[in-house]
Amino acid sequence: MITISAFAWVPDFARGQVRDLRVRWALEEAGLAYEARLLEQGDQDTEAYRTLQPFGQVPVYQEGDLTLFETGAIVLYIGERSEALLPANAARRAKASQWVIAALNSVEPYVAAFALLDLFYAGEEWAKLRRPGAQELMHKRLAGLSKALGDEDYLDGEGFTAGDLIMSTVLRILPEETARYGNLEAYVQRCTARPAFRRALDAQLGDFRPD
Ligand SMILES: N[C@@H](CCC(=O)N[C@@H](CS)C(=O)NCC(=O)O)C(=O)O
Repeated sequence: MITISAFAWVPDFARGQVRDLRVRWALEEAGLAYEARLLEQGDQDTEAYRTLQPFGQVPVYQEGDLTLFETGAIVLYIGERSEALLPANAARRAKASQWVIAALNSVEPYVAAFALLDLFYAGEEWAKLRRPGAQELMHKRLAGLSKALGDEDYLDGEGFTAGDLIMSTVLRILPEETARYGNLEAYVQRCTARPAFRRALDAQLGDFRPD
């Protein structure tokens, strides 16, 4: 049985955003059953959990003897078992990996840096000063992505892949910023309209303990 770690409780703003969603979505796309191992506050800081995930984060993927962390690596691993995520064609597979890495390495850091200012440091003077610069840097990346997507439905111009799964989860962190680009807004809607996404989202939301 595949298990993934997830938090038993997070504040409202994080519900539907916690990164185990990516893995749940990939597993749903691949048609693979899984169980969520729900962590209570502090569980992620135990030595046992840090052995599985050195940074104390979710998700961790476990299947038999295999333990994996980092959502990009996990989604690519699951993709090996599903052409819905990694197409059979070698060039398309390479492009899918390219977009997974672009999402995590070239877009998410800028989106996260901006989002953190408002989420955790909104009242701080330094954060107010940093905000315009962080927003501008993020929009340079979003504008580049918008141009690359153009009029295509998906990033590789042919069909949905693991690259779209990860990229759309990054873009839905800040929907109002993504909405400045009509094609990116429509792209996120297209990706998240997939039944596998809806099932993954419902599963994550259903697993949270109520306040
Ligand atoms: N790069 C990691 C990021 C994982 C991550 O940021 N997880 C968050 C939840 S969305 C977490 O566990 N945060 C708690 C912490 O960092 O202490 C991945 O993609 O797997």
